[in-house]
Amino acid sequence: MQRRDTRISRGRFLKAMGAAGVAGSTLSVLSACQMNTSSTGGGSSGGGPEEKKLNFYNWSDYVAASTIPSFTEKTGIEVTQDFFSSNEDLLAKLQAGGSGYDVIVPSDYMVAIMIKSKVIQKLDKSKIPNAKNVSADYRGLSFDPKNQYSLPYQWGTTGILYNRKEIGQLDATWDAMWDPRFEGEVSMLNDTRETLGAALYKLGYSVNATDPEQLAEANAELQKQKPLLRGYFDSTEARPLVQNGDLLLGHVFSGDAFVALSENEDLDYLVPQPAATRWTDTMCIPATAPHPDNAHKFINHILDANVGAKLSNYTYYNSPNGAALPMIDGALKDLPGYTLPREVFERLEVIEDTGETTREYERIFTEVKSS
Ligand code: N2P
Repeated sequence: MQRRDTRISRGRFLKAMGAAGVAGSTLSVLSACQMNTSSTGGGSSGGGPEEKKLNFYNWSDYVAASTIPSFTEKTGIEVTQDFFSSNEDLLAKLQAGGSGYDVIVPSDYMVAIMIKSKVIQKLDKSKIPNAKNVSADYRGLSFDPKNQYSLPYQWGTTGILYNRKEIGQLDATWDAMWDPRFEGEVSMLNDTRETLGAALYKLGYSVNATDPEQLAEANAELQKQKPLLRGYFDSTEARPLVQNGDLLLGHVFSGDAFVALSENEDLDYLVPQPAATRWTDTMCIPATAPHPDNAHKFINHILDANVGAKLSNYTYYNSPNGAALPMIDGALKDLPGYTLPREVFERLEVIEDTGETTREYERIFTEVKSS
């Protein structure tokens, strides 16, 4: 919570957030604790109206302070939030059955896997009129071409947050993450596809490689890198460490990088060449959701123009909501790397479902981590 307070007190983005900030953050923490002890059942299985509850399973640090309180105010539906730290963990939770979650936030390739594994249900678009706000770039994407199962939540890139004051301006490549000069002061994401992806990009291959030889080379790159690393960190772990000077370089998601940049001018964020990842996180409803009607209401709420703008103005990720774009904070749009020139946007790769090769990706990452 301290970060939220720090961010609020710095004032740069204060206008966009309002006083609900602190209370909202506290609420989501209390709700997250509750989630672990209370029953998550009790939905509409009898066909009657749903109880006024919604179980939201999200990445950490991924709602604005006002996002959930404004939904509860509008609908009377109480939201319980719980957190996952990778797409693979999210899938495992759903496959174990009966998660009790109503809305989940998988990334692009994971939506394709979830459709195939039948763990998510089709959306009823008549209940989501705000779907019209989604920009053309974020509808009809290959993982769900008719948006039958998913609507976008936020998008961003994955790159390198580093201390420019300490190590100087870096070239836009992945090489620094393998540079022995930075031994012990580098972290990679604890994320199968992103971290194998970085090795594949460094080698000049695609993040969606299925050639066993390319994957073996990526494995060797990661084995070479491992002794240099402080660790493989969950999605939001590296940011505070780079920010306070404890780490020199972190492999991070862009929103975390922009939060750090806006608070510490010694830092820089780079989206390396020849390629890096551009991802779209989406909202889906699990097949077994106890409150599907409330889930549709929640997705519609997120796609409201004002709610979408507040979300990005707080998380510092990009918005797929075209109607929200005019309300995105100017200071955020000006941060280096936030507004992508068209040619950079096109050059970035999108992680796809690699089908049977998925197991090989998982095998390699497990092997690297346990070696
Ligand atoms: C939120 C990180 C979400 C980005 N903290 C991963 N796609």
